[in-house]
Amino acid sequence: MKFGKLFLALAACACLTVAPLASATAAQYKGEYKLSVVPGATSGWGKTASYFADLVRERSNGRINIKVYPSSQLLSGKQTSEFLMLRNGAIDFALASTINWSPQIKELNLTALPFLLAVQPDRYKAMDAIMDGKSGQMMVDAIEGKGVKIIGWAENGFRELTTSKGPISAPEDLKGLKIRVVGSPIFIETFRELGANPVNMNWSEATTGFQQGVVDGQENPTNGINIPLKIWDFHKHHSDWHYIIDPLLLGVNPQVWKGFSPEDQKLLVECAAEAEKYGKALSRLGMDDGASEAYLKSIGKLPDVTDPYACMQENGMTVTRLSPEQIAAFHKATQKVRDDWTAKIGPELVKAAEADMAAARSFFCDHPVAGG
Ligand code: X2X
Repeated sequence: MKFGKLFLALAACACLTVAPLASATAAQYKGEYKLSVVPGATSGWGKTASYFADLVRERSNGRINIKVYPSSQLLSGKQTSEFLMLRNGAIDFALASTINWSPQIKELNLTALPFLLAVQPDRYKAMDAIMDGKSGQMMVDAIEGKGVKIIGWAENGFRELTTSKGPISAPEDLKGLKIRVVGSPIFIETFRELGANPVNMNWSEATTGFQQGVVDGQENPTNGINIPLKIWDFHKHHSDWHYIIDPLLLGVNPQVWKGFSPEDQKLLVECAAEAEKYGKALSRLGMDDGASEAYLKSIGKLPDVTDPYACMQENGMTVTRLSPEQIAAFHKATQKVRDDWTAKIGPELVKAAEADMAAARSFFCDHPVAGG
């Protein structure tokens, strides 16, 4: 009895000393971390964000609870304000396109230089070479220098053209067409240079704009955005011109990042690497040598649509897959935009990207163009 009481008293003391420490540690973790995504939950991008959040929740045994907010909900629809909101802590995480952060970080316009990657012999290898190379690191450094921590990459995809008037296979075909673009200056300049009439519109308003015929066309990735959106309800013509790509970046508010234990930071980086594999495979499915399909099958996540070109045709679209010569004509017509923007972005970064892509080319020069 005596020993029992003594034990209870000691246990109570131990609780008093340990309890404040334990609650101090737990208090650093929020009940919910908000992750921003610009397009909808069923986009490739939205699915990649959910995949990441689910992996983190599972592997941390619920300790880190990330909730995905798709459809620009946290941004009141204004996609180019995402970077500033993430930096000031209104948002904890974002799976973000380089395009939406490029108004604040000029280096992120690199992958929006028109036809820079489209003329590479293997455009996906070229993108991977940038992400894994010196130029990718320079982009990450530029973002981190402005106050947001980057823990991984993913991919929205190469942006292809869809129009209600068409088909489009040469720069002349674009003359006078109203094309919806993101509110980032390089887009306006590229489409003006091609003789089109670019209209700046947030994604949150774009579908209504397509429905009402306010514009004649738009540009977005096939697997990631156009198919989930059923773009054929608005546009009957698809042109595969690969004119730019938007890689995605997984960013974290630096204060939030510092709040995680080193073990949990490691866990988050590992989950981000898996989300990158999943997101890239979704973006490239049916457009590469079959590796994306095999990977998605291996993790039990193969989507219903595995042949995007057949899907668009079955839904009544004309599908124009531009030849290397046709792409070269667009490349030539946009030389001025590349020159002007190389000066704005920084010639060292563009040179580093060219060197990264050239190094990858020397490994893959015996292979034909991926996906045509
Ligand atoms: O607005 C777009 O076109 C979108 C959804 O692709 C981006 O956020 C860059």
